[in-house]
Amino acid sequence: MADTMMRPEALSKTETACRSCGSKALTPFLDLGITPLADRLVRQNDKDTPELSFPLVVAVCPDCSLVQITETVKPEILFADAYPYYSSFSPALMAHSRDNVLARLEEKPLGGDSLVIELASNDGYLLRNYVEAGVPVLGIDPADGPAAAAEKIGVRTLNDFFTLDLARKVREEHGPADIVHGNNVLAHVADTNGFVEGIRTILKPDGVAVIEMPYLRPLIEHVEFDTIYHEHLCYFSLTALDHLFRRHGLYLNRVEQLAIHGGSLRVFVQPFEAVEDSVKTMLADEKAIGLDSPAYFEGFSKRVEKLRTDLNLMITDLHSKGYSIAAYGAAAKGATMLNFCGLDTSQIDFVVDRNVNKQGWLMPGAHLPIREPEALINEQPDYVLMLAWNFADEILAQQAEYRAAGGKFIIPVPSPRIV
Ligand code: JHZ
Repeated sequence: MADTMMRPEALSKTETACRSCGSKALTPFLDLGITPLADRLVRQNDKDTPELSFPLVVAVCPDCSLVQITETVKPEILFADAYPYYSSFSPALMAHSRDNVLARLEEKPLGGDSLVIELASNDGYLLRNYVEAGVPVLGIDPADGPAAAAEKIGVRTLNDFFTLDLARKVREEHGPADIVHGNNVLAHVADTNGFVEGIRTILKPDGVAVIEMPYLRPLIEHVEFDTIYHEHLCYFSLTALDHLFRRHGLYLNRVEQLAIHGGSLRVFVQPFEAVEDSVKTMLADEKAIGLDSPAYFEGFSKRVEKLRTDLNLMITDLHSKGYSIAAYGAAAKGATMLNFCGLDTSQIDFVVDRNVNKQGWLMPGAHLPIREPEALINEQPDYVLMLAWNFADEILAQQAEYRAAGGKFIIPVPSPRIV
């Protein structure tokens, strides 16, 4: 393993108060150790340089139910510099986003005078669909590469972090929005309340914010602990979201459950209260299973430990029998999985990923070299650890040739199994 024991104080801060309600009674329930940043890939030439690494401790707030990590790494380090995540590399995500836009266009008449804003618009993967329909858009994203890619395909993009200050400027310069999208971004923001107030600032009185985020319930129930890393500061239940948005005069009026990213929520947020049954029912369900209280999280750490032990036994056993092992998906969650389980190049030869911006680099901490997916056919490893298990169906179908030649996949969550 690489030397990862570096944590310059100026680059991160340990929180003692809840990111949403400010309570000082945070209750930690999982410690994933000191880990490198999950999306900070390593250059071959830098493999002997210690990586920036920070504590990864998860806590729940007993007052507003928000689950959160206690360390805040500076966003400039996490996102702006060579951020490798490009949404458009997943056909499933592209289809999901297109369906989202088509559904919104059916619900709300939008035209050349309308405005749709997306927070964390990445490479324009979602807004391009509005552009196609002739609806003016504004993307906001701090990552240089993806923002430039968005501009290239005609998605007007502000290359910046979305903050309350920026929200005020955007409102002045572009006017309020009919629809605000924010997918997988709320959990990434350190100033949770400022971000939500920013949404309120740029939304028309009859506008709607359509926000997606991974859902806490499947994370816990399916032991998706690898979706925990420094980029994800919060892990939302509907209960915690309800407290957060109401504080800013915004209401969760509708909710949908989605399969994407291991189980997500899509909430429809408006500046007036018209709460539908979908929300009332889910809030009641969360109360019934106790998701709003710290006791619910007590056994989680043990289940994560068991997954680590089981996966290690499986990989060690296969390796000791002489089988070759590779991995699929240089995902951020893959970094958490590999580093927490102590898996590295001593057992796993390489990882493949379709994102050409990741190929040629090394995974953080574990240092698996990232190669093109064709390497599975060319080298035919005996087993492939599915790090991007959230896209398992898509990837298994795509890898029919490798599987037909005898190749097998190891799916690590909720408990390791071979397919
Ligand atoms: P994927 C990302 O997490 C990043 P990650 C981010 N932090 C976030 O919030 C969550 O998503 C929600 C590759 N791939 O998307 C692409 C193939 O190679 O699960 C990705 O590198 N072939 C913003 O990084 C990786 O796998 C394929 O066919 O954990 C998947 O990463 C497919 C489908 C994907 O997210």
